[in-house]
Amino acid sequence: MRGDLIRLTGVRAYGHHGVLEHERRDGQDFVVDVVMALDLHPAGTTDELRRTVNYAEVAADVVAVVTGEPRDLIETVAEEIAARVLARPLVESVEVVVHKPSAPVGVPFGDVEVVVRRERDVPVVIALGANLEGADGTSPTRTLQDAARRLHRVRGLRAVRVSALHGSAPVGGPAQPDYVNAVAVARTRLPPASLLASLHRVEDDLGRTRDVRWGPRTLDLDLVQYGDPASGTDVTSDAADLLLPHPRAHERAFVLVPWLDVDPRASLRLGEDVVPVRDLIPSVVDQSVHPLEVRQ
Ligand code: PH2
Ligand code: MG
Ligand code: MG
Repeated sequence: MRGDLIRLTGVRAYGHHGVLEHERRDGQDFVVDVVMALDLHPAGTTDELRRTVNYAEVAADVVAVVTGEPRDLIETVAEEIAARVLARPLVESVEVVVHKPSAPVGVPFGDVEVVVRRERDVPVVIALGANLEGADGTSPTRTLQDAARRLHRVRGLRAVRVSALHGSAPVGGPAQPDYVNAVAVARTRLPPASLLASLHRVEDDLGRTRDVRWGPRTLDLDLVQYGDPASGTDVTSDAADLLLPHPRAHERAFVLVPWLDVDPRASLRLGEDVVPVRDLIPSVVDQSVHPLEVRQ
């Protein structure tokens, strides 16, 4: 995120919000400003509308709320508009101002407005893996510890919690050394593609070399799940560069075991179903995964 903004101001609509009876009956003008923070670089460099937020749609959201269900408070109106705007993909945070210039204040006044600022806050699950020494001889364990520390500093990621490190036998790919794996859970205001880009930056910073698929690597950070499947608000994606949820997580002990360690109540989407991670463990017990005795 570069501090980019879309500002939509002075959207005017007639509504019936207010505590007084005549406000409910007669209605009045409401004026709304919406400021959205999102990364505009993808749209600005491709000229594609789908990579940004269509402000006309946001304006329509505003009008729908103002002309909709009458509320006592403009706070409620502002909150509802903020929720609608954040429900759109890509928006990281929003400021909504609701003005009520004809409010029954009882004395001459210029304007009255409420300002609410809300941030997207989505749970995410990230799998970490490493099984090669770095170019400078850094051990996979050390690389994973470094990666965990970096996750705490990724902008737009908060409340990061990392599981114990686990050793695991390689699954798939060519013959290769054992892995060190861990799982991090966190909350983010970043949309999935931005978060993934941040994870790739951490991989690159720690000397990740990309070669054979499922082959050995100095560091692998995979986005396993974005959003909460238990409430149906998780994001699913079959874009080749962003598969969500991770298509193999449910059958990989090196993801499930550390995940359960850091979140005993975790659940994972499997097609239409949402399954507790705990219930998936029995089907992967033949895979070798064990906690490592290292301090993080
Ligand atoms: N990652 C892979 C392929 N196989 N096996 C284990 N045990 N741990 C991994 O992290 C891993 C793997 C591709 O990302
Ligand atoms: Mg992987
Ligand atoms: Mg990967």
